Amino acid sequence: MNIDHLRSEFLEAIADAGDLDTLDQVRVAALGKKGRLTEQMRALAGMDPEQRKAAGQAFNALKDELAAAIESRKAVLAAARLEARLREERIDVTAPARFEAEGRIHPISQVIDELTEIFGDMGFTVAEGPEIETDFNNFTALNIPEEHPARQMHDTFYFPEKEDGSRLLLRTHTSPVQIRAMMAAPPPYRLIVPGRTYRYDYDITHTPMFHQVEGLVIDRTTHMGHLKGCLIDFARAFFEVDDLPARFRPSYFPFTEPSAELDIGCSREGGELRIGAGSDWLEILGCGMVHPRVLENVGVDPTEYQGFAFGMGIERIAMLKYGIPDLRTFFESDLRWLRHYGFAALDIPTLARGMTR
Ligand code: 2NM
Repeated sequence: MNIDHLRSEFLEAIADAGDLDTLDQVRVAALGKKGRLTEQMRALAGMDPEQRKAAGQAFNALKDELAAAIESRKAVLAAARLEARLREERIDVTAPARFEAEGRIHPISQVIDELTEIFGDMGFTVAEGPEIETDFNNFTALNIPEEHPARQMHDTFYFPEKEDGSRLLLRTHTSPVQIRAMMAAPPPYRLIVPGRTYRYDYDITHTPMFHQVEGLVIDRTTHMGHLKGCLIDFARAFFEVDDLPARFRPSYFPFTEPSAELDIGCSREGGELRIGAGSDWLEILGCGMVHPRVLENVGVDPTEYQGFAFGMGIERIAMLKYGIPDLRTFFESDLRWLRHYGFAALDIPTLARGMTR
């Protein structure tokens, strides 16, 4: 094998290698364990000493030359590869920001967050519970008698009867969560329960699934004054009107005594509802002092503990606060509606936000 021939063949292959992988293949073919040059050098073993010395020097020189040629070609190819990458991945920092599709917070979620914050500031925690409930938790414990209309088929979604004659149901209010909370731990309690509730009802002001938030405060000396102060403060914080007029009207619930409804001041001039002004009243929630029989039913001694509870419809107060006219639209999942009535996910002013909207 002619050494000059080997030399020109490999120098050419090195110069021709267009990328680092090809170059490495050339290196292996020449200088690798089974490379051509390595093979030739191994063949020196069979030569006589004089010849071997001269040929050995020549092969060693060629080996060094090829290694050096590979190294310098490698540097060129690596630099070219870096150049290409920099060109390809260049970022034009002066380009305008791209519009990113952004999700919206549904008004129901927004209002639950607002309620959580307002009551959270007053020391309430949030409790949750199952939507499928027992008759005891949903009705019996709450002092709702067997013949009460709310128990009848047309108001409640029941599951098929079990073998023992009992039947589960979809909770008709979130009160069973308060019942669970009271049975799970001793007083005091100060909690709110937002969540889904179900009633067999469908017209312009009712959907079979809707949301409620209920609250419960039980301690040794909690009284009607606390109920009034707490709920008036809530209404003023929620509707963002500091001097919002409020009145309590007597009412009836089986689970509270006395019971009341809270009205807030409003005007309805020209068919437009304005909260906080005018001479009209608008009902926003029901409330009362928890009935001693309810406390007894959950094992809380009503001679030691007392307190209040309240409940309201989340869709209703969301409609009032945000001027949403039609209840059914809440659950139609119409993206145009959500873009209009929904809320920004991150209410943080940023430079990018200022530039993109
Ligand atoms: C309301 C009105 C008044 C209420 C009572 C209870 C419980 F479990 F403590 F007895 N939870 N929620 C209650 C009281 C709910 O909704 C209009």
